Amino acid sequence: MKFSRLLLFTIVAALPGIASANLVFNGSFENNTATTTMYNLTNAQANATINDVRSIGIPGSLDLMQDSSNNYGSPAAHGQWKVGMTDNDRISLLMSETLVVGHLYNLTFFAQAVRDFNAGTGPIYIGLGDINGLNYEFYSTGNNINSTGWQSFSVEFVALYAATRVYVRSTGGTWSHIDDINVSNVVPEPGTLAIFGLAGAAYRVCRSRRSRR
Ligand SMILES: [Ca+2]
Ligand SMILES: [Ca+2]
Repeated sequence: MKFSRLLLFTIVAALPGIASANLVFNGSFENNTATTTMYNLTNAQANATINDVRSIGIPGSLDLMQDSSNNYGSPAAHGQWKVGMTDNDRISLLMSETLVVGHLYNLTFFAQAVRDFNAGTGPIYIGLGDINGLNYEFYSTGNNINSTGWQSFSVEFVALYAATRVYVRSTGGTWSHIDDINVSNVVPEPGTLAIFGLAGAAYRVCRSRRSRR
């Protein structure tokens, strides 16, 4: 492979990593001060324990579960911690940048319904907002979350609000586990566009060298 073509290949291969950085600081709940599984955290306890996550459910009963202690269901989908949500638990997760109105983003997360107690087959709602509260919800899992293991959910959405936080809300009387909440840009950043330009230039160099022969 010629050097210029190899350069082009390397640049293009590197692009998805640049475009898919997770904007959610602690979407996997690994960044916390707990030493073992903690059930039915009040909002104040959850906020003091899980970094960059704010619990605002009424009444708050968030569960923070570690694989090595009694955690029910499947182990964490990512890392060794996950959260359990019941009834009207609601959390908001801080993002590293404010979403740009009109831009396209991708949301992914994992959920499982747990058969012990009442299986939380859904729905779980996802929304956008800021520190003051939820602005709007844009996604629902429906009532079909797996009770046999983790199920991955993925949706693209246009930000209708300059959100700093992504919200997760569970509903009535059931118990679901959540992990690995990821929000990423779909529209290339200016830096990525510059790399596209560089790739295009490399391609043109390839072509002009070939045509001169
Ligand atoms: Ca995790
Ligand atoms: Ca609970």
